[in-house]
Amino acid sequence: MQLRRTLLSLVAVATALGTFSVAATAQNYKAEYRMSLVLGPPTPWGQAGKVWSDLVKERTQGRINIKLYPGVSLIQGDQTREFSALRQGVIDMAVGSTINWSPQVKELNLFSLPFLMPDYAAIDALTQGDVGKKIFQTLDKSGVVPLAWGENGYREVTNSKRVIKSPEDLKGMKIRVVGSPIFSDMFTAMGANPTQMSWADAQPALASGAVDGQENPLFLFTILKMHTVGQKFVTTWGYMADPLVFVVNKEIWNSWTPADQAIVRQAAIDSGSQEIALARKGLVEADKPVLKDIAAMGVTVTQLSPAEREAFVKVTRPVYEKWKTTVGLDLVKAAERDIAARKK
Ligand code: X2X
Repeated sequence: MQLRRTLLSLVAVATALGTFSVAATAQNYKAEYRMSLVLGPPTPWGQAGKVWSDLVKERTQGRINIKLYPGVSLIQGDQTREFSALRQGVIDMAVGSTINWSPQVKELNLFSLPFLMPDYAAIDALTQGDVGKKIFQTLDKSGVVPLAWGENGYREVTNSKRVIKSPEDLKGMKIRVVGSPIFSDMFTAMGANPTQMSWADAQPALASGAVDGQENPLFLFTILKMHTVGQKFVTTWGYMADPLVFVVNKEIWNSWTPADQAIVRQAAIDSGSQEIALARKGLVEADKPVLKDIAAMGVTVTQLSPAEREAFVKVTRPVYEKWKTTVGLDLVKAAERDIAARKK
């Protein structure tokens, strides 16, 4: 009898301890996590965030709930502050562009080196290879947990003034660029008059004619109907593409159980590969339906010949050389090597 009672109370203590440890884990979890994005759904970028958060919620049975904050609204639209805010915990997690984080993480300027990546296979050679791994190590050292790659895309130039076929056509043109210094250098080298501003400020600036043009992936042109804000000319020059990175703040990451960390990581990888396919849709097919859609809006779409493109490569080469040292010579060399060896 005595023994039975002792055993029973031992079971009771064990149960209580078990309950206690489960409760302690649950208490570490926030009711809701804040995910920052520049572009929301229906863009591919916004979909990346939505699919990631939906998969996490489903696979953790609601233990991890995420709310999306598109328009970088947690930092009042100031997209070049997103990385600092992530590190400080103002933002819990994000799908962010390499451009916006490059002021804090110099290595991310790699993807902005003009004409480094001639095609999608070149982007993949970097993000899916050793260079991508090295960049993830750097991000990790910089205070966030990187999980997967996505893609904003090739940034093509649009304007309200004239067809752009050569650097001379850009002369004096007011072009909105992101607040990352390499973009000012590139557009200055091409003879344009670059103006740095956030995406939030760019849209009214285009509408009022305060700027003549901008550069962004073409899905944004069709989603926002940019021809209605006077953007009548599009040139596809493929000068650079910005990958997206899925990350989580370090303290938040450490507060999750290893099983939940694995779920969040796999969900980011799954969402990233879906999103990359979405970002390329309409641009990788031989007849490039996105270009046809834009032409059907009454917009002049100009695809540069290799010789025309070469003129832009030439005038931006000094910018490439200047920024190589900032990015890191070894990293640039590794990237150039992996691109040259890519499978097309
Ligand atoms: O600001 C832009 O142009 C955008 C939306 O593409 C980025 O956030 C890099």
